[in-house]
Amino acid sequence: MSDIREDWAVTTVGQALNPDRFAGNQCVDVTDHFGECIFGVPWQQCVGGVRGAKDLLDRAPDEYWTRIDYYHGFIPERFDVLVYAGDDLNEWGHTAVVESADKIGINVIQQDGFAAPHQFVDGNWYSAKPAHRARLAYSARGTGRLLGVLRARPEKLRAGGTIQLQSASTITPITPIQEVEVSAEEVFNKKLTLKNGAESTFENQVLNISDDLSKVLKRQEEDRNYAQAVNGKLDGIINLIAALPTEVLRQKITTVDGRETTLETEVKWLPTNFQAVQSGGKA
Ligand SMILES: [Ca+2]
Repeated sequence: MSDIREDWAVTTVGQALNPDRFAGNQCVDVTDHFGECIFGVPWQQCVGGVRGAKDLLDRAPDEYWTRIDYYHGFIPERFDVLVYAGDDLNEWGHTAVVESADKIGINVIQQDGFAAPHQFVDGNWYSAKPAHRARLAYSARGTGRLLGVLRARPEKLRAGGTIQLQSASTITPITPIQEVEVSAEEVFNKKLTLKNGAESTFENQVLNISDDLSKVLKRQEEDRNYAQAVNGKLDGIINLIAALPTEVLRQKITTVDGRETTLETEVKWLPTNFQAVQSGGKA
């Protein structure tokens, strides 16, 4: 049976690893990705979230890893996960996956959160450099000293095969929107709760509105008839007044409340067609 870790090594270099979808391509992303691929569970489960790479030795669960603290003369094995302490240049520490090692240095697959090219994501500039090979010292400026390694428990390794997608298990599949056939009857019978809390159906509401509308239209028709009747009466009055001789129109009269006026003054409020009739009559 092939070793899933070998599959990981040959498929990973050159890929931008960012399973936490945060802060670009950090060194911890490599360890998270490595854990997901070789154990087949999300990195949150097999590695765990850390503030910085230096916390990985304490954070990574014993269920998946054997922790080996560095001691003088220790040489890591292929696929050990390195954990560095960091220093005054880099407070976060460093982590990488071992390809080979000797007593001088360690060849790794890593990402470098400080490396160019950079990308602006999550409100800051972070590395966009993909996973790459590098040679690290046991202690150096920038990484600090090697604190120890995490060695995968062989019984937890997945059988070799297709590499899992980054955090595939944490991605929610998009459910396509279903087109639903709805009959007119269903729509009309659908129960509605009105603003005032009353229960109704779409059909009832349509009928109510239709009823109200027919009342309004009926009232409008009545108003129109009434207006026609009023206009008819008005025309009668206008015609009557128009037929009066001018001296009658201008004769002084006293109203019931004692005011002196003339008929001509009193009918000035009448529509202009009366005035026209009057002047026409005079001409
Ligand atoms: Ca990341």
